[in-house]
Amino acid sequence: MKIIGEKINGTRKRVAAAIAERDQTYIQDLAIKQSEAGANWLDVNAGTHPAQEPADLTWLIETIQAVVETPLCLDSANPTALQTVLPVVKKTPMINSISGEPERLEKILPIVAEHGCEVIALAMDDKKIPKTYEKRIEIIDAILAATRAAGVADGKVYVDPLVMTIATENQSANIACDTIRAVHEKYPEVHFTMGLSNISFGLPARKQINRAFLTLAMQAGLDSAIMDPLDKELVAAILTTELLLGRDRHCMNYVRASRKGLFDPPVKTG
Ligand code: THG
Repeated sequence: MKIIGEKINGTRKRVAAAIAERDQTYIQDLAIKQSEAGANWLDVNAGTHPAQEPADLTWLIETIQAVVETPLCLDSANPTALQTVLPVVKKTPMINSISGEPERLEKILPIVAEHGCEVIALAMDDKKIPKTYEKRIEIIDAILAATRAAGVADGKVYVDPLVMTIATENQSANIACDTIRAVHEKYPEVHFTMGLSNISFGLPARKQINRAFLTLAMQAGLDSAIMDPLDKELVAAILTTELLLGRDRHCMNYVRASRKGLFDPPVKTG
């Protein structure tokens, strides 16, 4: 299971303030903590100000690269912003994301192919996010035809079934898992990822929901997630689920994590 650290996201209030104030220390602390916790990529999202996005994203990237070597996952739907920042990115980044929208495919796919990037493909087009998994598969078919035509190998593509909150869409987790199963069946080389915490927006005790959903989605074939690597119990759930799914030969990762104290309860004070 590959972890994409979610924390450097300008839609989070504290991060938006750090971007506005050019507070390097706050961003660098998030980068270091997530990398030390085992993040394989750091998602970098500059927030929702299109005019400022290229400048803000450039600042974020340079700030992060000054302290960690972890590859970045550039979280932007804006081809211009992506083109602007690529020259400052040191390690080949993951691009988050393309979708069935023709403009995004036309403008972002050449960048992905040229730089050999991994790329997240959202199961949506320019109309809307489809409710049924059948419609999502149709869109994924069209996107994979386009990535293959551009010379991008299926193994570089991470399909994102698009997770809606279970608070307003009762079948959200089921639709995501069904989409993963169906795409995996049809395209065995393709990887999967999702914005895990999306599932719990608007509900109490979110970590509880995130953890259980991760386990279900891994059973369906999820092999990566945009998630909080600092949630120790979530990381413990990954290791335990991998063990149970037969993805941990000789139980080595599980035993090693146990020796390192990952499963120990926190020390109670007072
Ligand atoms: N798919 C893709 N990219 C994405 C998303 C997706 N990028 C953005 C988002 N969705 C994934 N990132 C986040 C980041 C933070 C949160 C949710 C999704 C979030 N954080 C809470 C907070 O900031 O307070 C804490 C969550 C918690 O308690 O664990 O909600 O779907 N391709």
